Amino acid sequence: MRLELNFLIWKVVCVMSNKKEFLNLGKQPIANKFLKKDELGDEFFYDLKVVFDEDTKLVSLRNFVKPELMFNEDYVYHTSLSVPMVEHFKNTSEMLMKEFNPLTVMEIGSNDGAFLKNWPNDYSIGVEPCGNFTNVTEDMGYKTYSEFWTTELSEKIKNDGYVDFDLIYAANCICHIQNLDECFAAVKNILSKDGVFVFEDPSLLRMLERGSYDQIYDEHAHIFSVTALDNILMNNGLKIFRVDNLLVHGGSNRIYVSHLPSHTFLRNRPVELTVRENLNKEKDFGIDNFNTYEIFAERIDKSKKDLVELLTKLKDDGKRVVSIGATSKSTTVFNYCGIDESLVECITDTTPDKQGLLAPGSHIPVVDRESVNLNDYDYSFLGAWNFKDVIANKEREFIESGGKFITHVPEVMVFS
Ligand code: JHZ
Repeated sequence: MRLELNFLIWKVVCVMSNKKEFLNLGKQPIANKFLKKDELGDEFFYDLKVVFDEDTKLVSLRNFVKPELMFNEDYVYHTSLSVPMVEHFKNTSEMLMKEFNPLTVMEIGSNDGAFLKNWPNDYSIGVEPCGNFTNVTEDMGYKTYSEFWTTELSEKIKNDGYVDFDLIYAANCICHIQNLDECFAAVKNILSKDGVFVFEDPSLLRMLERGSYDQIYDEHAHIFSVTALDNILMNNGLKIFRVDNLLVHGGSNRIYVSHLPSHTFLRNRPVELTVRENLNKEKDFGIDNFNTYEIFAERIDKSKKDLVELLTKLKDDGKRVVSIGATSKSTTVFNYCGIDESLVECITDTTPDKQGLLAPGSHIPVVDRESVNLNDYDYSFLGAWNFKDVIANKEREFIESGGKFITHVPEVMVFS
């Protein structure tokens, strides 16, 4: 009853707030719902529209998709299958251990344990609503709550006898949570007095600079600026004390948060220079100004026209195009631009759970990289443009044989 009332109040607040729409990416499917042939008739679509909140400066989807439709036991993104991300989480863990030496650790959105596995399992737990991953981390010895992150869950964890956590970590997860006030209240409820909450998500500034509109899809309920996070965290009794700019996922920010100091707290972590630097950088770019988003929308419209024109010309010239990486991002691109099998013949992906299926919405077949001779194709579209260097290095033979890459970031271009 209390939860329903909270949800109702939150909905009313959302409707009343000052949100202005700037981008419409059309009808989109669930970005990571790859399909079997017999599922084609039942596909779910929603309107992917993006709004800017004049009050908090937060960029969010106009229509949120029901979390259970995206995050369930069929979730296909396995962090551990990405060698660069496994390395990233190992390095991140070492850094956090050295810097904060936490006794107790909780990860929100623990996926298949790529971060958790670097921590002793007696004192570290996971929270993961996708049932397929909960079993994996439980088998690794980490207590894992198979639920969405809410204040109710934070209470349940406390009632199970866990003390407050010294480190709460989340990667590519907090931007998936639709009700941020609820999310941060839950964090505050279970963060120890001197504890740190560290989370990383794609950076809005980098998205705007690069024109990488494909960071926008159902799972990304918000694309975070430091500016918006600073406002929202502050409203929830939390403060940012450090920001790291990361290269992962096409440019992300790692945000370090502590309790807002009050007389009950022993330690007031000084706010470091990186916070002011990032706020200034964003202000200079115009991240708090609606006009910036209107300009971005015009750029995206041009990107669509350029990509469709290029692929259509290649088809007319009898050239063959494959795509590398069946990413959430490429779901947005292919559906926004209306690209199907007639323009891109297939998508290669290293994830076994995606292979043999059809890409969401576009229904382009996803195949194992090993089953394809790339030299049969003239062009490769980089669905995983964030791994451009890794892919270019792996596929040297394709380039040496005259193949070319296509990317749409920062603008539509062909390169080799
Ligand atoms: P990648 C995911 O988005 C989903 P996606 C998630 N919702 C999120 O928030 C973001 O990450 C941050 C394949 N690949 O990491 C593997 C190759 O085939 O860009 C992956 O399926 N060959 C959690 O899906 C995909 O590409 C290769 O050589 O946009 C990469 O997906 C390489 C390097 C990757 O995330």
